[in-house]
Amino acid sequence: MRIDIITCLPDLFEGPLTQSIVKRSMDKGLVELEIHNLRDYSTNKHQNVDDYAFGGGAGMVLMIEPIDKCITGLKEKRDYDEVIYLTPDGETYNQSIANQLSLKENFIFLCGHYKGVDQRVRDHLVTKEISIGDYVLSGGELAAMVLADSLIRLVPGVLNDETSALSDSFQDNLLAPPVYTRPAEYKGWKIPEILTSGHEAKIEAWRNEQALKRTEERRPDLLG
Ligand code: 6GU
Repeated sequence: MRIDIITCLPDLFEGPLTQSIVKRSMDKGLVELEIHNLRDYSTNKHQNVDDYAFGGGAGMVLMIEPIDKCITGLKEKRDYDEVIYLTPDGETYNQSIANQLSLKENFIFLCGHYKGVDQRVRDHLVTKEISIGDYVLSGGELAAMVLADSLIRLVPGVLNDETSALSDSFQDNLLAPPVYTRPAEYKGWKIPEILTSGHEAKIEAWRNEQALKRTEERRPDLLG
């Protein structure tokens, strides 16, 4: 999987995506991730990437020219399966979309800012628009990181058996069951006895029951 992220705030990506699972996936050569500073594609001497909205109104709009220059340059090197614009008015992201997207190879993520991007970018360059929930962020950068993390962990070979994505919450539209580790008793708080019984089938049945119970209590909407 390859993800190219276009942003006017490249520094925000220093750190978060260079840790843990994401870092390991890049070290293993399973994932390539490159951050592109939109300012590097500016066409004027002040390195501007935004301008006032035609027709007036508050807020700046990201211009089409630097975005097109950046995307066109990337497309000369490889084909892209999706150009995803991160925006609060996009399709609300969920595990089902993550699963579908994870089967694709090459992505461009475009991070919105200010009052958004020139509509012609969305009409002619973007193939998919995604929001990560019904609240407003200052820009698409955090959303791009959420998307990158959720897709990278689904790339075959990134997770080992123990961290397998198959047992994640939401993967069967069920929340994950409770988990415990040593000590078996702490301050008188005991773990469920079944977990130390050694009876695999019963433990599996207990976990399924707990997952269902938790989903019914917290997210009945997932059960349809
Ligand atoms: Cl993708 N961008 C911004 N700016 N805010 C959001 C979002 C995206 N998703 C939820 N809120």
